Amino acid sequence: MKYLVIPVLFLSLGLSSIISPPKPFGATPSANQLRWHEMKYYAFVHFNMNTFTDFEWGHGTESPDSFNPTQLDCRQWARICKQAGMKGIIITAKHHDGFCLFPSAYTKHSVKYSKWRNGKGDVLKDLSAACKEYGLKFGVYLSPWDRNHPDYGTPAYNEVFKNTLKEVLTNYGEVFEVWFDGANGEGPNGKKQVYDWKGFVETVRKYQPKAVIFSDGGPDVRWVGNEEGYAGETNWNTLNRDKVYPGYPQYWELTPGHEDGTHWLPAEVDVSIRPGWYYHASEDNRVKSLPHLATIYYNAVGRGANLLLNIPVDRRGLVHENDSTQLIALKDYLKESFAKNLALHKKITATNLRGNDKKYTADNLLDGKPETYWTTDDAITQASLEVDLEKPTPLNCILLQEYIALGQRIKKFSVEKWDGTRYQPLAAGTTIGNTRILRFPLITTDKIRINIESSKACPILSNIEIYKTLELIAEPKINRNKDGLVSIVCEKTTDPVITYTIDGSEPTNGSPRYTAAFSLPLGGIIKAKAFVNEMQKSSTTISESFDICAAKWKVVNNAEDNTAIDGNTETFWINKQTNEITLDLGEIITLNGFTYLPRQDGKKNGIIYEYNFYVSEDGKKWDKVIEKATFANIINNPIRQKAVFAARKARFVRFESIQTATPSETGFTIAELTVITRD
Ligand code: FUL
Repeated sequence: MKYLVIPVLFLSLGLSSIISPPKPFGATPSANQLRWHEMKYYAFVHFNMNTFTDFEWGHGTESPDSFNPTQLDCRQWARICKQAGMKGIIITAKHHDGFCLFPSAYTKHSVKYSKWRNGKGDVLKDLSAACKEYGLKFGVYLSPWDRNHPDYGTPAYNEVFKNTLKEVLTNYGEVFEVWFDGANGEGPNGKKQVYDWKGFVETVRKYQPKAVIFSDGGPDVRWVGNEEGYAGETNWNTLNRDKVYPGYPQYWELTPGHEDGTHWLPAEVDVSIRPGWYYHASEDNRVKSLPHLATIYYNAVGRGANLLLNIPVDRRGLVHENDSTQLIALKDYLKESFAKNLALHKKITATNLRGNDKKYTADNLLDGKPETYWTTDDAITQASLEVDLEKPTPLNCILLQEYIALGQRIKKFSVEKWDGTRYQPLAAGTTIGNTRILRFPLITTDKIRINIESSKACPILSNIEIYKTLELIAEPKINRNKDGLVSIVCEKTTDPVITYTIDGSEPTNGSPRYTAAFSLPLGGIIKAKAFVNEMQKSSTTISESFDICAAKWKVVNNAEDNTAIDGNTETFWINKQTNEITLDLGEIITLNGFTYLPRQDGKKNGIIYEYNFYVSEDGKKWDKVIEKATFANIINNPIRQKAVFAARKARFVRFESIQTATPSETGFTIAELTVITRD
């Protein structure tokens, strides 16, 4: 029989050498982008002048001495980020107010001119060293918009910016990402800078050739189009790059990307762990809960994007305890949930195998190795894969990965479970990309089928993983209506017991149980927690503070429409006829300010950017208590805004819009308007 062996061996060797791998499809990632894709989750740190002035956008007129952290410890930041499973840190080296965290030679607005460490401090130096020590990558945010620099608005500023870039790119070791913000709040009368983007990009390429550059339009990594923490359910890694630039007005296109886009330009999801980007003591109780953070992770990393989670370092110069607790909670949840891949080394079959060549076998999907992949013949754009788990297995999550080095291909897929007799639908999705995670209610099955229903070229998958992730206990939601009636609900958890407090203390399993709505017309702090499993497990504590309720209030210029004061954050007031809303509070009270919640439906039309605020005792004689103020970053991050003024007695208030976020729009929108009566 020996003589037979030689031709068979010869034939099989010959065959495998004929079956070449699929050709790249469409735009494909560069080596820098592929390295970036592997990072998946890393930190943004907003820490700069605004930390000390309580602003989100500083004015550029702040005194350098205001920057004064008392216990700055970048090693603490790096230690926490490392423990949290993050792969790097991007720091706001210079934000819109122009203050530099390093002693730049090109500005007088920096740490060098502050009393902090006698002008010898350099946050970038401390942080880059700490990142190195903890094995984290180091990245820089350098705002092109500069409200301080005297040259801003002239061609000379472009040279200043390039020189400043060179400083951050040459003095602190390797930089993995350079973040160019498209935000600019100059308004119609502001300074206009014609940016030398080409020169900025060239500067980065010259001094940090391995860094990726982020902006609305890359050139390497794109903004995801929102600051709420989600990528598109359909998320193409490609974009018509030459059409998009920083500050691109059709930002909504950035969420799904452009199918068939000319360039590989993947999305990065930037979101803060608190409502604001900078530290505000008033947000200490508003750190995002574990279910919220996990949802963000699934909607970012689980939709093929990278997650850049912001930590607002506090005035001490430390990551606040409340933030680090949640970062570690997320880490523990992910670690436990993804500890055991139920599909690893199980049996798998495919309806098609490229050239019947073992090199492309479906076993590559369950081998835990990202570099091996399964693919089909070129003509195939639909295929099914069957994973045999060998025994009934409880599961609620599937993770899929495309082999993106050869381009993004899959357009539509579904997942089915075997019920003993036939396959039943379980989940479905559109794009896959770098990583796609689908979650569904817990089921038990011994077989899973994945159907590639549509692919732009032969599908190439590198990985399939199956998990039983931990249960997340949703936190309750607290709401108070116009009449001051408080209701607490917990929608996503089955039959929880909710306990609450109204004295600011932490709710425990012994605190009063919430059973029916209760009245709190004068306001206060409500804290609530959901308990399950016979009070053994609990959610994150949720905390809301309310001022006086709107029971006695009327909208003077449209008595019919209460949507701005109804306590329902989902409805909003819209007025195209006038640019103001006037409220009658029903009695004279002492006011210290007001809050404005912009519309929460994701649209930006009519969101107020610049405004005046007036008060009156009789509705006839008005005093302007706030003039031409702006709500910083409300356009990108439409959270509740708070504005204060020196205490005034008033029965009437008037909120007047000067400029909306979309200046061409007439009219303005308000989800909720409330007054502040206490400090
Ligand atoms: C925005 C900025 O205006 C915010 O202040 C923040 O830095 C965020 C990351 O980008 O566009």
